[in-house]
Amino acid sequence: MNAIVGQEEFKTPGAWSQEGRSPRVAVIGSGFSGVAAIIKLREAGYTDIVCYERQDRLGGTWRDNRYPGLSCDVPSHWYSYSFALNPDWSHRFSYGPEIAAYLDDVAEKYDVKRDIRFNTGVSDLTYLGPQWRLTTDKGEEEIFDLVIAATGVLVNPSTPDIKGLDSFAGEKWHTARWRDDVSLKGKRVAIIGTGSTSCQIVGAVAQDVAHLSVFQRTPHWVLGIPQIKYSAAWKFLLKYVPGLQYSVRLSQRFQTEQFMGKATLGYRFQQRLVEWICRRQLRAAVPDQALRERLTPSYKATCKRLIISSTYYPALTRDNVDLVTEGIDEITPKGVRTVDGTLHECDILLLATGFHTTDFILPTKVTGEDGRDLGASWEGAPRAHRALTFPGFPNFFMLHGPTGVFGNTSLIDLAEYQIGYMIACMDKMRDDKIALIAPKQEAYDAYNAAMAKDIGTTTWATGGCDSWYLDASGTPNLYPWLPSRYRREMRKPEFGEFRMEREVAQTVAAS
Ligand code: N01
Repeated sequence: MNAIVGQEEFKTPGAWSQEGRSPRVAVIGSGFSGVAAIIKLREAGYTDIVCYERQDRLGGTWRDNRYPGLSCDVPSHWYSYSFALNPDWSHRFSYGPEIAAYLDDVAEKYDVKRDIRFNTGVSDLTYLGPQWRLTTDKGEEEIFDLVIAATGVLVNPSTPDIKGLDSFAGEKWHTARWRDDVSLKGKRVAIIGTGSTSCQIVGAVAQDVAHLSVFQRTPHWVLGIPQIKYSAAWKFLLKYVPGLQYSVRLSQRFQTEQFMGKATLGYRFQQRLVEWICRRQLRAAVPDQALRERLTPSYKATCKRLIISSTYYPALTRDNVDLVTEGIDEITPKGVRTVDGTLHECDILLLATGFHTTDFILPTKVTGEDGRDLGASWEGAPRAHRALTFPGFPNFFMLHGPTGVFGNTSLIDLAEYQIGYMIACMDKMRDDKIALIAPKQEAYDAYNAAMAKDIGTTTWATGGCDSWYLDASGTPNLYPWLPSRYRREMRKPEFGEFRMEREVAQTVAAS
């Protein structure tokens, strides 16, 4: 079959489901979601897979983030694969290197790397009908029957637009691009931002640096759930008592969702309880009333993502640590000048300023039916059907796509549900000889209208804060209902919501 894109002509095969062959599947990204997709696709019999990874190693978030104190604020037994439970987690909240090593071990066990092309990014995806043409950043082109974007959520670091940033004479870097070659020991360090990343770094480095200036634009609510080191006896029990690991996983999920999950969703009791605990912990940890006032948010707890840290407040009470709440005026070669004219001199400047949060697969250009451009159609406010598919973009799935279940939750757990849903769609294609599957525009519209109505009742929308959850439309880009509902949605696709066609036009208009 021939497909014409612009002036070029490509030979594309027919629909895999009709030719009785295995589909060629492109997986983009080899973080937790991408690795799980490879494993589960193979298990389901779909073995013709190429995974594109722009870096030289797998690992996603846990490869890119290597800052001191890095840990996961979702409990370990839940923040892992259900098919690779790990009795040996050393702590309740795993540290970054242990999570990265776990992912490497799983990838090794399942021989995942044989399907990964490292150092190969994807710059362009164009739907030819019923296949996709994938173009790598090296200019190579390949045809795939299905594309799975496992490109992550918080990937592209956001550098603040602060006057004079480039004039700084010392070393500076974004926390997601940690410099292992520069030690903070004995240095005067400044860190801009007080989100989850900054709080972990501050708690970890305060005792090693000569001085630490923490630049806070807005105070965040911080919940101090203590770290626990698991004993050898506990690990032994987990290993040998049948069902215990899975029960612990489910109980961690249940507790988190009933408490922090519901607190974000308009459940007043949980929201107030979280806020009350945060206030009490702040009072106990920070005796200085003036400092405490500067750390107390004026918006509701869980409006921004709740920070889980038991080391941040204690670090701020140290003599060598200053919380700076004056606004930043400019960066000079010597340090950070605040609007009151004070120059906060430093040797190292850390940017803990978050990520471009609505990029998802961007900057990869994705062109669907009739030349539709996925990124352009979003206009900074991306939407999807059930956080996974898009009308006009057939045979394309995005794990943890727009309006997904984010926040204090296990994205690994949820990715497994999404992969199950996606494989059910592929099975349907195979069994019914379907060439094209994409959500119907009306199903997508109805789903997003229901979301838009209910998102307004969540604390993300009503809590009185600005946060990275809000997209360009000012709406929280999140799933407004309980995660248990999302898991139910993912158990079995409602095929009535999909356009499923056996005959597909192969010619795509040039965009
Ligand atoms: O980024 P953030 P993060 N001038 O966007 C400030 C996940 N995560 O990397 O609050 C001055 O939360 C900004 O100020 P404000 C987790 O989902 C998970 O910390 O907007 N300040 C804020 O304080 C988390 O939510 C773990 O007023 C500026 C900070 O920078 C997400 O990643 C660990 C500024 C950015 O905070 C992102 O967290 C770490 C400017 N121009 C992260 N621009 C786990 O444990 C921005 N800021 C799993």
